[in-house]
Amino acid sequence: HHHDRRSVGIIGAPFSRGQSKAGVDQGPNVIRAAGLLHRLEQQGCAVKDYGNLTFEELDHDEPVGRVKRVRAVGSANQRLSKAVQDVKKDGHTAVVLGGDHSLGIGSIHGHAMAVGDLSVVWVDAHADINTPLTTPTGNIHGQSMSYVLRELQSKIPVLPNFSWLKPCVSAKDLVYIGLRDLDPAEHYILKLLGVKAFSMSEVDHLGVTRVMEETCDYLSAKVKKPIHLSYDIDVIDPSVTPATGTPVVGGLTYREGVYITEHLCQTGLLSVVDMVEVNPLRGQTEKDVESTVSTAVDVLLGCFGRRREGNHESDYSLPEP
Ligand code: 6HN
Ligand code: MN
Ligand code: MN
Ligand code: MN
Repeated sequence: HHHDRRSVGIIGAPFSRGQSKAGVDQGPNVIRAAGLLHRLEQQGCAVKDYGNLTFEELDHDEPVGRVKRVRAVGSANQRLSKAVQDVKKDGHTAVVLGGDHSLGIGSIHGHAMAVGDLSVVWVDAHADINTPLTTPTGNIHGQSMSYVLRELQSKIPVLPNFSWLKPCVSAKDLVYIGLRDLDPAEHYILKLLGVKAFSMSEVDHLGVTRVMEETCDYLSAKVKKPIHLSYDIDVIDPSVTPATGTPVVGGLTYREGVYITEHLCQTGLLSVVDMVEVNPLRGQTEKDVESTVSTAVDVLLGCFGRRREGNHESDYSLPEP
């Protein structure tokens, strides 16, 4: 099967300045500690760990308008963009372990620099498409998509440490899945640009199988572009993944969350995957953290050929007595 022996390049991005809660920078290490690399290898992947990026601490990073930590977020994403480009040049499917969702900016940018036009599947309770002028919180993790969308370029002011960024995604190449907590400006933008979005209402109405069929039909209607999957763990219900900074009731089940990546894997087009917003300091108990992290690992394994029916390597043979 053409999906056997995938090569995966892992980038740790322990970055938290796109929001204000401590702990999300521990995401890469807790996801690795849950055995991600070993389990990817067990299911036949060749894995290269590029380690964790380091980010500079900035002393002077005053808000620009409403937007907080602009300079830190700008320079961190410039580094991430470069790292993603390097991993793509080495021929791997890249996995970015966050960190908060502001990392989507650099990850998508680096991906686009390496491969050209791409499709983005943004799996999240939130649309993360506030502009710097509509953000109610100032947190850039709620603005990432607006920075990279071509159609919103005229709505984005000049920001310090963002001069490297070129908008690189068209609205028609973006699909949202799992939305249930949008700010009014975000809802307006989605309607204005005609962005394809499967909110939790559509997941309820159509079921996750039809949502995924329609997602893939929509994205490969003309040409098949590499897929950028940006997976915010808060898309899954907080009863399953409570250890995250902005939990919202009424999310995906574990099974729906995993089904999404199993389905996307079968397209053969997954090219970069972000796993973001896992925050071990936000769980009430050890079990909360364990459930969140192991779900994140299972979602990632689904991207690389894990099937719940079971797996075996193509050269498997039964031992002779
Ligand atoms: N996330 N819409 C809110 C904001 O601050 O703009 C919440 C954003 C959440 C971001 O979960 O990645
Ligand atoms: Mn998000
Ligand atoms: Mn979210
Ligand atoms: Mn296939």
